[in-house]
Amino acid sequence: MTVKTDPILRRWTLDEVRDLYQQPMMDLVFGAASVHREHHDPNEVQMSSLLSIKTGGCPEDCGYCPQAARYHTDIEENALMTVEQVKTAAERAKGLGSSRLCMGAAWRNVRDDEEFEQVLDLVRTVNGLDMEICATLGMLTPNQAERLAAAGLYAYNHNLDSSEEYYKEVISTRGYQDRLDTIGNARQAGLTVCSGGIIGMGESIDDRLKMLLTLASLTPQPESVPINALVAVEGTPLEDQQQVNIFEMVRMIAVTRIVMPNCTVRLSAGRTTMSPEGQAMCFLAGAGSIFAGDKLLTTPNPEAFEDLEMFNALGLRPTAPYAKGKKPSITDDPGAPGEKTRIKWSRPGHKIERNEAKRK
Ligand code: SAM
Ligand code: DTB
Ligand code: SF4
Repeated sequence: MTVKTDPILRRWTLDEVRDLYQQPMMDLVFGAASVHREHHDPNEVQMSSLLSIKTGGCPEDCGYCPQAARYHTDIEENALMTVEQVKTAAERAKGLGSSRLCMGAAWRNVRDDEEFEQVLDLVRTVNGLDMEICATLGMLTPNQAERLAAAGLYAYNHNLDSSEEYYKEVISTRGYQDRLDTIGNARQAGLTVCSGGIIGMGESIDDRLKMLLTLASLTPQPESVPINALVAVEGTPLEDQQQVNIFEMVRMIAVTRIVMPNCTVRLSAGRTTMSPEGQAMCFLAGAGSIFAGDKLLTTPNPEAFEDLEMFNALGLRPTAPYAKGKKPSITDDPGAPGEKTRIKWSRPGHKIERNEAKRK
């Protein structure tokens, strides 16, 4: 399904969001904090844990990703985890305060095979633990999305990553429309949508804002919007990118907050280089979630005790599961389709170009 980008619901123009972004920081953060308080409890931050259920060996060429088989990174590859392994990891994450578990697989797309049946079992298992269960498995067909929803999946993460124009500079093995189609399939199946992007890949501020406009124009808007600061991993084409400045992160979170007032903004990858004070500014500007636990998918994240200290110092409380939605029940599995859906391979052979010069 192709997601509608309804011009009537598109309340913000690029000029308007540029004006928002370029305001003096105090005005921008005050405006975003005001929107945040109208729609969310400003003292609650959801802790979500990531679990890489299948690591490395991915055929895609996402220029930021340590899990792409074609780059020479130092990650430990893993076959698909078993139900027991995932149950243990989920219970541990819950014990450390996480109310959501996001299972990631280094796949281009889901296939209608035994591994997908195993993922459905993983979803049923975590659903039974009363944690919000999210998955990020690559492209999905409508039938696969329906089967995940029937197994009790709560959210599907599929990021737009950047503007449509800059996306082509970073990824060649699939197109922007492929991403929008999967988001549409997840939405159509009744899953909540988690979609955001990465800053610090050499894109311009306009690219960042265009991505936000596309996300904000989806009807309905995503329930969850992760903003990642690039973790530049040695061996990837983006290994030399500089760490984004914390104030750029704060501005990005603030504008996300304002243009999508109901969503949970996730202060995602990149926190190991952010001070607690910098992160506090992100929470003030509207971030309502972090990834907790000492590992993201393959790269480091702050230790649990550091986050606990930060939460205590700021008087933040971890959000309970399903505070913003209803727990999905496990329903009848529609089963695999008789005929497999063929997924198109877009833009083969496209080359990544460094684009610092275009930066605004
Ligand atoms: N293979 C699936 C896909 O691409 O949709 C799911 C896993 S993928 C690792 C999930 C998301 O992690 C990507 O869309 C990207 O936004 C984010 N990500 C990957 N590597 C990153 C990095 N080095 N820094 C920041 N975010 C990253
Ligand atoms: C998202 O936007 N960020 C998370 C989650 N969704 C899946 C992933 C971040 C990955 C960072 C690089 C790594 O650890 O491999
Ligand atoms: Fe990494 Fe996902 Fe791209 Fe594969 S599809 S290279 S796992 S971001």
